[in-house]
Amino acid sequence: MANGARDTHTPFVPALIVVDVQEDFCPPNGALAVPTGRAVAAPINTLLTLPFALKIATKDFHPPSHISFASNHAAPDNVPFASSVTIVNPLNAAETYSTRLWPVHCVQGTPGAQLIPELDTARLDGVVEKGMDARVEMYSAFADPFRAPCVASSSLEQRLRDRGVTDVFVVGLAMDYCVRYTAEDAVERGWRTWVVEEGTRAVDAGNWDGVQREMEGRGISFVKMDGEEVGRVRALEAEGAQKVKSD
Ligand code: VGL
Ligand code: ZN
Repeated sequence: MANGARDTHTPFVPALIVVDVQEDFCPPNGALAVPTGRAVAAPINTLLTLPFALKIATKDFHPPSHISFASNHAAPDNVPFASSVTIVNPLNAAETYSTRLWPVHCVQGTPGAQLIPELDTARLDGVVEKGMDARVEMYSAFADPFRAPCVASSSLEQRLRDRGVTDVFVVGLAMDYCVRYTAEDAVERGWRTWVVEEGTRAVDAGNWDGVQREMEGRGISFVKMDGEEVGRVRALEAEGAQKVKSD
């Protein structure tokens, strides 16, 4: 295609998924504060002004008995951040995996579960809650990681399909957990999937490069606010206006 010309035949219906931008993931008081996590609000608010076809925020939304809370396990293997636990599929004892234990966070009905006030929530089309089943961890906003069978899933997949979305842009907290697994589930379900770098932060910043490479290996691309992919969303505004004019 000629320089600068856009492919007008491939449909481009982008959605924005704002993952877990909640008090408990943000300094200064979050139980599981991601370093500089609150700083994602500014770029995300800029993205929220763009003509995405669908803008959904997700919330980690746990019952007090959630399996990911270190305090719900016996000592000595119950140290938040340091210990891990084997999670067994409650519907199939043969399916297991090991995951990290966390401080108590994002408990339903607590201030820590609220979206941060800096986020321009008036521009959202909806909020999807996840992690309500105490028996399973659910980093991805689509579903828990079990496949034989899956135990808990959200309405997110159906909402994206109903809107005819082709491209999923993922931002929020945290890059190495819920952003990562949400993006991996999006690409696995067939969407072109983009992570906007300025809009996310990692629990372990030192793992960023390794995690990014693994995600890229699965077909996810990392893009920038001033990059051409976000630019393509911005350009929809002009296109939409022009279309109205020529109709
Ligand atoms: C998350 C750890 C535990 C996240 C949620 O939103 O990345 N991380 N629960
Ligand atoms: Zn959680």
